[in-house]
Amino acid sequence: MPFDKDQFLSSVSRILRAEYAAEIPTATEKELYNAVSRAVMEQALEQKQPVHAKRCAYFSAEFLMGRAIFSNLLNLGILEEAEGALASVGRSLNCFEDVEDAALGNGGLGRLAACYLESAASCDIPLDGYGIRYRYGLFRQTFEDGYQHEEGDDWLKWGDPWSIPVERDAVVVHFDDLDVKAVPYDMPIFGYKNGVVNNLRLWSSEAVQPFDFAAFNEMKGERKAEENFLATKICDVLYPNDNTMVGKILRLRQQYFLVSASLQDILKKHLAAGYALKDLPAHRCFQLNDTHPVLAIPELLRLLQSHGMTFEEAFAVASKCFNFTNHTILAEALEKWDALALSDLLPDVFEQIVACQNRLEAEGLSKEKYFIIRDNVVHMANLAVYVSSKVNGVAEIHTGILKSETFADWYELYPKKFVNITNGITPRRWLLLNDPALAKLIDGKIGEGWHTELSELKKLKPFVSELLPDFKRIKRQNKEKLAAYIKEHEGVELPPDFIFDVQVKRLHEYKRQLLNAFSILYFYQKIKRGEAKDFPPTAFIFGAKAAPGYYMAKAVIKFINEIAALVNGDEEVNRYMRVVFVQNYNVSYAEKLVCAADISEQISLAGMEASGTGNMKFMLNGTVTLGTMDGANVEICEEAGKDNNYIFGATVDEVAEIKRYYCPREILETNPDLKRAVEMLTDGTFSDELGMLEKLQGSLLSGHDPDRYLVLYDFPDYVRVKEQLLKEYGTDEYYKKCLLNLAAAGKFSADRSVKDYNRLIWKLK
Ligand code: 26Q
Repeated sequence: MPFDKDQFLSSVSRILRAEYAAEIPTATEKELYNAVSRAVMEQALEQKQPVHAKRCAYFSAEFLMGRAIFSNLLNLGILEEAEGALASVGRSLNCFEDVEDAALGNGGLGRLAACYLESAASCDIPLDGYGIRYRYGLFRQTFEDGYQHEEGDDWLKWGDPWSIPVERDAVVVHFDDLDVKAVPYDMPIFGYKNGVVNNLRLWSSEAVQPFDFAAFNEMKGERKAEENFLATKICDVLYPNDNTMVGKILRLRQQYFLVSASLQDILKKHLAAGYALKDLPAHRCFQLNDTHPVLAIPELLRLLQSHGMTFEEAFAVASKCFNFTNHTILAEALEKWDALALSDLLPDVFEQIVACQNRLEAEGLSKEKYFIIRDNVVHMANLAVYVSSKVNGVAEIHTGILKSETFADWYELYPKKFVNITNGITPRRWLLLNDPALAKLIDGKIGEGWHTELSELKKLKPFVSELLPDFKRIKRQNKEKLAAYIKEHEGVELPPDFIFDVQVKRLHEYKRQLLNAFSILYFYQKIKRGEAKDFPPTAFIFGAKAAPGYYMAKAVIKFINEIAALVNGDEEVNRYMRVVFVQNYNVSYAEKLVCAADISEQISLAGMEASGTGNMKFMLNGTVTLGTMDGANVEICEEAGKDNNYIFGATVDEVAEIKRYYCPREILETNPDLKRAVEMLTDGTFSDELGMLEKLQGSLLSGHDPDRYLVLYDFPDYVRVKEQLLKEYGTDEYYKKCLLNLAAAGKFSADRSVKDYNRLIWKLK
């Protein structure tokens, strides 16, 4: 976008005056933020967009967008110009670092949706997002006495200058007990320096009729008032569960609200353009981001029949339009709904689900494994697989598991339906924006082509040795910045010459933050015994939110915070190690952590992490992986070389076999240091008024499936490889590995991913 400094500043001034009676020099940061954003919106939305023959709609309950302002300015090609213009009048973009993240997502799945929108726009692929405008996003996390506390996430605190409410496109969503108005808020998605603007449409729920005082006075209004209350409640808050299913009716309402509003909107536009409904597949396709929006299938069937199609005709259209991405192997995350509850709330939708079940049986699919409705439970994944054209996993190993286990019977039936599309991340936010110094260094060596063709990073390979000094200097500066930030926000001092070992992701037992924690206690004991004089000083950095109802995850947070207090408070030890669990880990925190890390911990039990995308972010920022052969780690090793990373642990094929005879207590007998570490959970070393740590220990040693995620089993190999990594740290050999990972990160661009989706599934343009 061309940038005219004077015009920009005069727009900002005009908006400040009109909206806030303010002037640039004295406007508050919030006022300036809104005025700058609106000024950019005005200009950016002037660009005319081409009309496409066919568009894809990405249906997702989550879009974890993070902060918009910096990435929008970057993509519009005016980041430096806008900063320059503001500097000339004594202001700076820096003060927008306090703007809230749009955290309308939990973790990987939501952030992936955000990366895909950005990449699709950057690749000129007509992809639009459809989601929910939660009033409160993922909770804000603080620690009190080491325990996680949750507060509401008021993400609109500074306003929402990047959205436009489109009242004329409002629709009514009908539930059996109430009608709700859905109002869309459109957020433009700017492609990287290409003039493309796609759209993210987030629906907000409102009462259909404003509060009726007359009726209320006649006592008829009480029910209406209740309905109005329920209507607004639908979009109140994002459910904070990641990889776990919660069977809450309000969540079901949210899901239906999202898909019904979106499909009504899309069909209305399709008809208004003069097309016939039977031709929908020529103009539209829908990507279902996991099972959360799968009610879109029966809803489309219902809508098409309400326009006069037969069920079979509607089914034929739906099966050409829908595609389904699975993001998880965990049984507890596969969505199931109670059939009675569903039919109570959405009888017409339920009828369509029953019709699908009947059709499936009429086709002769008599195996219960295929059933959409079985024992009064609706299996959303089966509905999705049955109707979709394509079903995809998100990394090679994951798609393999879908074919051989999760959906093995379906795969036998429809082998061609299944495809793999390995996840990716946008290199704009995850390198250009979060590490401009490193980006400049790369530009200087190989030009700027990698900004839009990430595989060009491989041109760095011959320069790896030459680049080492600059790379070290930049990494050091990033570590200093992060240390200052952590000192300010967490009150913990991290010397920048320590190794920064980082594990940031949602807290889940399968991700095994506990494995990392035990290794810290193992090193701690060695230091205490005086056996680790040559232990390289290391800062163990954690960031993770636990679902508020996930007891064991919260226990792990408490445990690590207790370890941090023990280690950081011990003068003998804190010369060798520090531990910090940062509060409220989110996209903006990730941007700071990823470019300052020396070690990327990706240590899930093999077969559990569908892909992971954090692993890719660290790799792209020149960080080696300490990880298992799980998810996309496998492909990271393929691309960058196993020898350039630090791989340990049981493989997927070994896990099943190990579990047959596994006895965690036996492991402890052969490993006294590990035994001590596990005992420390309950021996009084740590305060445990609530008995959380005791339960954590119980989950490892007793119950019907002790140590489900093989933490103790993998421990010896983990520590062996970790010690080797810590020993190699700082050598040229180590830094070369970092850069070779960076140079091999091309495959993990979300540009490649969305192009794969387009080539194999959407077939747009
Ligand atoms: C389901 C029902 C009710 C309430 C919540 C949920 C729910 C919410 C979020 C279930 C699952 C999720 C999120 C799953 C997720 O983030 N999966 C991750 O997806 C990433 C992108 O593909 C992968 O990289 C990760 O490996 C995978 O864990």
